[in-house]
Amino acid sequence: MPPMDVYRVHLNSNKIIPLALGNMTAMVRRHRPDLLEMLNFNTPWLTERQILGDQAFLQRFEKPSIFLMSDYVWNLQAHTRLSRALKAVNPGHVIIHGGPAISYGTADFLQENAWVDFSVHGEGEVTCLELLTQWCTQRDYRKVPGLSFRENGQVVFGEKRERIADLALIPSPYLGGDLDALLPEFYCAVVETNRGCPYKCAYCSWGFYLRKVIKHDLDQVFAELEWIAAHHIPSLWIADANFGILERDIAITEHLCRLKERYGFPKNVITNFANNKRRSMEISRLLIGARIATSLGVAMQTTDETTLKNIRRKPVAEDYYLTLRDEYVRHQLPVMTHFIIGLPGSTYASFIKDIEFALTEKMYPQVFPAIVLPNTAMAEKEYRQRHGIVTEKFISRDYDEEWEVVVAAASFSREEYRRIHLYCAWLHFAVCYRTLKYLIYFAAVEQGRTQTQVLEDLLEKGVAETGKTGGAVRYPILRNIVMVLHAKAAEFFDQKICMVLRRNPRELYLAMDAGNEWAGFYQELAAIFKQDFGLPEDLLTTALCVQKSILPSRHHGVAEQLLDHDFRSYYFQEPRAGGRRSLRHFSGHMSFAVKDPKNICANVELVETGMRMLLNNFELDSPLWRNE
Ligand code: B12
Ligand code: SF4
Repeated sequence: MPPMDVYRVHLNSNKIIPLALGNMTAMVRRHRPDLLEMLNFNTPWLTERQILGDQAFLQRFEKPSIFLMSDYVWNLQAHTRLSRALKAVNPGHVIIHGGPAISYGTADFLQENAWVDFSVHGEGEVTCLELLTQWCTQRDYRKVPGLSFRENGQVVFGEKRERIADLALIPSPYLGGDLDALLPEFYCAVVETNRGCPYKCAYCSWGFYLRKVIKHDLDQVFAELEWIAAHHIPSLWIADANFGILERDIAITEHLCRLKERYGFPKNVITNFANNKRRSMEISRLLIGARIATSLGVAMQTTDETTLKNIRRKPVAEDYYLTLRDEYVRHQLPVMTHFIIGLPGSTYASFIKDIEFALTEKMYPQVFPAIVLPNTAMAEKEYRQRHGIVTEKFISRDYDEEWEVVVAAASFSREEYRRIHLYCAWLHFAVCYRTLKYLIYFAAVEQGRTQTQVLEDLLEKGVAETGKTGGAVRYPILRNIVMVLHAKAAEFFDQKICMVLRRNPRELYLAMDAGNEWAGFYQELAAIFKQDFGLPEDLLTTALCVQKSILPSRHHGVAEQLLDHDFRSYYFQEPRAGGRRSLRHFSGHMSFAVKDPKNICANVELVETGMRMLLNNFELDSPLWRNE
């Protein structure tokens, strides 16, 4: 009998290596090469979402085959639709679903999806190997822990699978050539150096299931990294929950830096740092020195004590993030603070406090809506009841998936959540897209207010304008901005469409740039700052000049200007007891040269929607920002 084709499925719009499926393949090659006489893995990977609607393509799978579906929040619905369609093409197909989107503790997925033959719960490498072995041999699936299967029309939820104690069992799919077919297109490799997380955040599945941190073999990690560098893969995602939790992570980083020097790759490394100041600092310094750190993401989630307690998360120590932040800011690399909105315990006021904290510390807020994921404490009935969590099903626009989004809790109403959303969109437009970044800093310092108050004031002015018509409208551009952001927020709430929050301001920015609206926009701002905020004209002239010139736009060129104040020292000044000093204290000419080394002005619409790319690129090179 010819071997049965095995297809690996990970539909994803991001071209990021689907490591889990690579591992499953490598396990068979290493531990049961005999199965390769019955199983053919030399098949194309299924990674393009478009195949879902392509009936002609699906009809090609007429021969009974095995499908390994790797399910995450970004593809669960798509995978479920796909496996159903495939089973309809040939009921002889064997459909296997696994991944973090499948519940670890119940067989619900199999109960709900009659066409699925097997679901794998939790860590998959050994379970999948044993399942394929059974399929090729005795077909006694009761012998396979961590598996749900069908028997005499009934769903059987198998025994619990223990964690893999020795990860050396898992060979590298990179080194074994199992991922070669993806290489030309996939720009980001994923490497695990250890697996597990000792913490137990309520919204995350790791703390619920993978507590113990287990190491991968160091020599294998080194060899994998070398393979990735030698194959010129530009980006690397270190998948560890807390990189830097182990002393050896420094050696791993040193190795990466040597590889960068030798091969010029990877150009960019992304990871979650452990809450260990010394090691995270050392790793950061090494990566920055080798020019492979492009940004820092601090997983703050919130600074609110009640919320942190509710989500069972330890606060990130001030000393830790400030030290790290300083290192990145010194090298003019963006620092992002991740926040989750909609967590139990949070309010509009606590959200504003979080944002103020990020802005004061010169970190960019990156905001995510709270989604209830399977295998988390937040998904449990008792937890939801205790915190009055209300969720609704939303369509995720970016992934065409259905997500359970938290829309209210005991601490905040739907209305409050809606207000947070609008503010969030405005914040992204003003700060992440840099349209008001320096102006709000300026207004806050000069008026002794917080930056969030300035932002709130401006937003309120825009909201007030939306109620006016005809000649009563004083700020038509601001009015339009607020109307667009309002409409987007309404899309979220009324049509239940969940989207990456930074995307809406992007469309707005591009539309404004296409219409060359910047001069008019800053004229309106100048009027508000002068007339309503009472800011002195000479200082405002400097702040406006800085603000306007750093903005990427196809309508203005780069130039060198002479400012009447040293805006750089003003912007980077340390706060004193009485607050930051006025720009007036920084009189004296300053040459302010703006450059566009990446030619962003001519290509604004091409700027990536990804947060890191956005933050790195969406401000022109100047004494305030490096963009080379
Ligand atoms: C890299 C990564 C990404 C990449 C994409 C990865 C890719 N290949 O396409 C990017 C950056 C795009 C990403 C984005 C997001 N991510 Co992410 N990401 C990860 C990360 C760090 C690594 C994933 C990985 O490859 N791990 C290594 C593999 C080997 O392990 P694994 O994925 O756990 O798979 C094991 C099992 O699940 C199972 N398995 C998996 N597939 C299959 C298939 C079969 C057939 C079988 C049998 C078994 C099986 O076996 C594997 C080995 O034991 C994980 C955290 C982590 N360390 O795992 C989060 C994680 C996957 N992400 C998560 C989330 C929530 C997100 C976001 C929604 C975050 C957000 N708030 O926006 C976004 C997605 C959408 C968005 N809004 O942008 C969650 C997913 C939870 C879930 N239920 O799906 C995770 C688990 C983080 C967490 N701790 O909660 N992410
Ligand atoms: S959110 Fe991060 S720190 Fe918290 S349990 Fe998950 S992986 Fe661990």
